[in-house]
Amino acid sequence: MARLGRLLALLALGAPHVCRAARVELNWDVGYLTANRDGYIERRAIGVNGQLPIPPVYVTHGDTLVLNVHNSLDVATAIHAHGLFQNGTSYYDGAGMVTQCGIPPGANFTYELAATQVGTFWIHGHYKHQNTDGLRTPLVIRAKPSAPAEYDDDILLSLEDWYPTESQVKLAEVLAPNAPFPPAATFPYALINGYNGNDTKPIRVVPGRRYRIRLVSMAATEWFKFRIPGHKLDVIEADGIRSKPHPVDGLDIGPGQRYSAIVTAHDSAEFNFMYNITLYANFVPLIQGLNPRYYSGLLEYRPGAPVKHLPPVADSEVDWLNDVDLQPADLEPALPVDRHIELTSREITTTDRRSLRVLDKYTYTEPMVPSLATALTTGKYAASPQTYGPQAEAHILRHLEVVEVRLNNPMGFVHAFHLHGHVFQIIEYGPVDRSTIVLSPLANRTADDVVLPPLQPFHGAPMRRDTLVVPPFHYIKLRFRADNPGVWMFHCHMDTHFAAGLAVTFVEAPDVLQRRQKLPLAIRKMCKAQGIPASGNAVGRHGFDLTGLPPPPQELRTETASS
Ligand SMILES: *[C@@H]1O[C@H](CO)[C@@H](O)[C@H](O)[C@H]1NC(C)=O
Ligand SMILES: *[C@@H]1O[C@H](CO)[C@@H](O)[C@H](O)[C@H]1NC(C)=O
Ligand SMILES: *[C@@H]1O[C@H](CO)[C@@H](O)[C@H](O)[C@H]1NC(C)=O
Ligand SMILES: *[C@@H]1O[C@H](CO)[C@@H](O)[C@H](O)[C@H]1NC(C)=O
Ligand SMILES: *[C@@H]1O[C@H](CO)[C@@H](O)[C@H](O)[C@H]1NC(C)=O
Ligand SMILES: [Cu+2]
Repeated sequence: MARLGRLLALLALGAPHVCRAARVELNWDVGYLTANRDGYIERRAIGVNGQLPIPPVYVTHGDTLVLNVHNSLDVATAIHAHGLFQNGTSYYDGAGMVTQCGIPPGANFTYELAATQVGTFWIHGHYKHQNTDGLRTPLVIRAKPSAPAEYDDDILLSLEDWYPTESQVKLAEVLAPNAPFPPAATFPYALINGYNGNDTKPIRVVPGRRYRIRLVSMAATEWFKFRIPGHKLDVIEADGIRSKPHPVDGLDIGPGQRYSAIVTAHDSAEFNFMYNITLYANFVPLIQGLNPRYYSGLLEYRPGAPVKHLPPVADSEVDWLNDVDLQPADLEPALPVDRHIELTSREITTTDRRSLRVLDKYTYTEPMVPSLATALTTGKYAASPQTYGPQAEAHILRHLEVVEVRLNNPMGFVHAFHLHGHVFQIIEYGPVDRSTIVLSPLANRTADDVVLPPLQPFHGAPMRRDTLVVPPFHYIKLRFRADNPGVWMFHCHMDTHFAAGLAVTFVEAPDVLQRRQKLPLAIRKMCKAQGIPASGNAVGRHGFDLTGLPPPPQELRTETASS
């Protein structure tokens, strides 16, 4: 009776049909526009329906987001929902030439995105680095309204780095033969919620209330730090996974990562406070006024109240979140490992003197057939990495096995690795073996001078997330269960590194995949329209015949790396 009473009360209040799963339909016309986003530079950018920023997308757990994309660009596009598992629908993952052919200019394609998770995600172009040019927006999946309310209000802050030049120009510079290092490309400005980071609307708070602040880094290359001096950030989510509340003073966020933190407003409205956001390039020289760039906004308790200025705190004194210290709210224990995969991130100089990257053996280069189409149509050959071509760096995973990936980063670069189709457990960060360290010829030091990081294992239960920062001279160990048949990229989310080839492909359970999934007709048609085969191996042939596949970029070996 009580339940019926509540239901009647809801009906009386005119509660909308929030309790039932809905199909939320969005039409996205992806096209060029001219915009001055940072207040400094007007340039061509990529927006949706003539708008930039693209409005954030909000759906409710259980909904299906039907994203009807029309491509008004003059090049192909593909749209990826970053962090969504696409369980059973790997062909909607939107990774260009991995799970689909790009949507050709003038064509439409509809993604059906099942909101089976809860948390903070984002949607972005996953072809030709169109995300860097603006094709990116947050995706928030809210808990069902029946879930207990844990906070009073929900505040979204999206973080972007914005470059003066279009991504293809910037990347062509970085990847050109004999490109200077560090690259000449100009340091970006920060956009917060799509505009100059210093023009953000005040965050209005009411004394004593609890606010969930969602931070979404949609950055192409650079890093962000977030603090609200005078307030604790109680972290409750990383990349769509709920964590046990974990109080810190600041968050340091890599490209593709998301956090939610609860901020409890002070009891008095006597003062307003500033929140501070720093955009910085990680592990490159600091340049006064350029790297880092500082932005701030108002945490407004009362319009016109004086701002409480707190003494500046040195970065090294700030209690920054270390994600290995988080624990998932469900305390899922570390999975027992069935299989080890070791990957090492390297920079290579090619025979034509380009500086490219390798994660396993080769520089990732897109195949001539989307790898998912290959996995679905090559029968027993789908279980052999050769079928996908060497440049796809395919690793075949067996259904339900637990994979532990050890990723070594023996160079002085930082990375932010993202796995599609999964979250992984963060098992540990540790020091690379000193004998494997490779330093840039410009570095004024030897491997012996490198201060190696300490071993940092998880404690309690390992946190899970989908994007992990790998600092210089560190290895990371992560684990996941291959319980999502599909073809999933694992790549650095920094566009300069991704474009330089820092990626591998996990082909997960091709046997099960072939029984359960079929490439949608719409994808086969898009391939056909562009003369791309939608079946067969990496070149659309049978078996291991890869005739016509261009070789991956060859490494210039002038001297063997000295010991
Ligand atoms: C193509 O997509 C656009 C924008 O999403 C939509 O307005 C249009 O109706 C779609 N056309 C077809 C034929 O589906
Ligand atoms: C943002 O505003 C702060 C405070 O006024 C200022 O120090 C900073 O330089 C501004 N940032 C940019 C990029 O203009
Ligand atoms: C936060 O930013 C404001 C405005 O730029 C600045 O005055 C203040 O020193 C910063 N606070 C800290 C703790 O860095
Ligand atoms: C390396 O050291 C030399 C001599 O001390 C100095 O001139 C040069 O600027 C240094 N280079 C770098 C990249 O720090
Ligand atoms: C996919 O769904 C199956 C059940 O249908 C489940 O066992 C598995 O854990 C799911 N995987 C992911 C990554 O969601
Ligand atoms: Cu990287």
